[in-house]
Amino acid sequence: METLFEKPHRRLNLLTGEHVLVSPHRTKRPWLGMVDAAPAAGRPPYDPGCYLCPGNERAGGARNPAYTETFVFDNDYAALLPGAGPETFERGRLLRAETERGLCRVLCYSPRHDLTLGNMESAALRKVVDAWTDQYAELGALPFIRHVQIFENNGAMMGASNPHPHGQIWAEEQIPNEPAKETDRQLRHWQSEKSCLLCEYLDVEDSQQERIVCRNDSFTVLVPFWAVWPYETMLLSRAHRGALPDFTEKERDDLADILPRLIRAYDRIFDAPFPYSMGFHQRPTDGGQHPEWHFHAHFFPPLLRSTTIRKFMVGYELLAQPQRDITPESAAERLKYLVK
Ligand code: H2U
Ligand code: ZN
Repeated sequence: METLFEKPHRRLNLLTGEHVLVSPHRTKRPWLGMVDAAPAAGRPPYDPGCYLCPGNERAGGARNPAYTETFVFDNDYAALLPGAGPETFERGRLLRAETERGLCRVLCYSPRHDLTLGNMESAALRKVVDAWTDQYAELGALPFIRHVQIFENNGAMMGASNPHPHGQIWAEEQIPNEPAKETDRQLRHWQSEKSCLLCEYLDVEDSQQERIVCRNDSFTVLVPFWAVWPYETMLLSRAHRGALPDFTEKERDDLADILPRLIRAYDRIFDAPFPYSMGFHQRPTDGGQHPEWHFHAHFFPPLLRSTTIRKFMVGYELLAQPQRDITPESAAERLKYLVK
């Protein structure tokens, strides 16, 4: 197998059914491309110009309360709206569109402008886990909401508009593309094998050890066999759970324990805040039981070789399929070493 992994090869993504092209020999090529500015270090605990800090005014004119833990508000520029009446558009059999109702919220993790998920105290982080759980439960219980996407863009490179620690929640009427593919693949496995796809995958990774980054009693972080982004990781619950409200108190504590360990390992790769987009994938809230669903998070960081050399999804990737240079195994090796 070693020789296959040293040559160009393609790997199957179990969760989507799509392929990724792995070209391990390409890391030696010279780089004359774009150089991003290194992130600025040192932020004050309160920034009077920040629209997420306690007591400050937001762009829409609303004022944040003097919050002391987490704070959730409806996004002032929501991409989805709850009230739009159902309308459909059809021209022949080819052109189709329909109203998509939903809600978008912003979750501030902390009143402190200078913190991140990587350096918040565990008690405060546990409050964030509780807020994610409450939001999933509350929004998912709305009769027209079939999917709740909790996510975070971290760092300007990933499109975060503000360094204040925060994430977003978009809840909507239809299951979006990626969770729909994952639902389909997990359901098919559940029906044909009478077992959970990701429970089985975890067993394989546990026995091989090669791609495991870190773990605690309740969660495992690994570089998935089919990772696309250079240091992409997946966090999986060790028990078969479908969504945040299924977790025990101990599991919530363990989630608050493992998240900062992973993020700090990322920050050590280049000794600087490591940009990423992350989010949880959970059971749809469409009224079905979804026993096939296994809770997990994806971390997609764009950086490849230094704070200035990043991965772009261009050319072949836009037109054909994703491609990566370093192997998932070598990325896991490096991350494992950096987890403290
Ligand atoms: P990002 O950093 O991931 O862009 O998230 C910040 C969100 O905050 C963004 O979706 C919203 C933006 O619409 N926002 C407000 O709701 N109110 C504001 O005053 C500014 C930004
Ligand atoms: Zn702030």
